Amino acid sequence: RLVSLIGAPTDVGAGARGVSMGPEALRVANLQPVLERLGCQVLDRGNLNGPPNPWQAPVDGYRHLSEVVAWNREVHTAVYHELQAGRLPILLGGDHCLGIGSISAVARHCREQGKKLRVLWLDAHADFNTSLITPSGNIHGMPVACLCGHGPAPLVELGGHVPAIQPSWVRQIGIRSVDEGEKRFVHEMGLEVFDMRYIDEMGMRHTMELALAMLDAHTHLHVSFDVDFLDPDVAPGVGTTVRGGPTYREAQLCMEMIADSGRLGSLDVMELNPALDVRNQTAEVAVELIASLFGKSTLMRRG
Ligand code: DIR
Ligand code: MN
Ligand code: MN
Ligand code: MN
Repeated sequence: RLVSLIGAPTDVGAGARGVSMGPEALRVANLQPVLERLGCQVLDRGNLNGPPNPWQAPVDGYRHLSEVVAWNREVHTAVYHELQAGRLPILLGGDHCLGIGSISAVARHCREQGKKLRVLWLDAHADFNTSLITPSGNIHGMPVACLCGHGPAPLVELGGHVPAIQPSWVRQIGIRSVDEGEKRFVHEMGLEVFDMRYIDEMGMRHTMELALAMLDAHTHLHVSFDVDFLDPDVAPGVGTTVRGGPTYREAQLCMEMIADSGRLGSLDVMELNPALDVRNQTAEVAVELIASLFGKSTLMRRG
């Protein structure tokens, strides 16, 4: 498998500084050699460039909108380029606002190739806020809404097709923190959310069977992995920890089942914050989980 690493070292969409160091922490945790040992041919494309974080208050419900747009344009172009070259892009964030650039590029690629797109959104948060309902103005809380057509024009129109994706293409997993207005909007738009209560009651296995149901040979599976998906006990290095997330083993099963689907076509690894981490432990856990996502398993498996 041909894989490209794309670093996007910015925290312009976040409410805490530090995820701009995420790409380097993942490299230090040996992401490239780990993927190579699993049989991938990996090109590290280095880091994208964009405006610095001006660290200003939100304006009209958005913090740093013009900087967020600039970074997402870079991400869109880079991810689209790798897909067109037949490579599997791994976006190393950076904050989750960059999912707009990444997934709009994947959606554009799928539209042109006549493929079906399915997005798995692994996160503690639904990231479905808009400027009218956001409690923070941080755009990393808005990417799913933007992709579904609800957001500022320059972000909503990034991929040239509005909306970039349909809510019905998305499965959210691990959710346990949704803001009041956001809750209503998620319900209104009919997003399919496997929240932590669902995972508690039904188990990760059943959850993933449903989340991965009805994929076929023409389906491109995009995984957008916000590291705060994981329980803070295993992943303290994120800006917005929320207790009660998947354990290490639950997360690993989630990744293993995605790998077994054979449909993984692109990946975002977002919101890793080395400034809040403990000796790079969270980056190491993320890399181990990415290994599972790329087919690492304990034994040879049949069928
Ligand atoms: C919160 C936090 N829902 C907000 N969001 C995220 O500010 O919109 N934290 N995504 O990682
Ligand atoms: Mn393709
Ligand atoms: Mn999150
Ligand atoms: Mn997120």
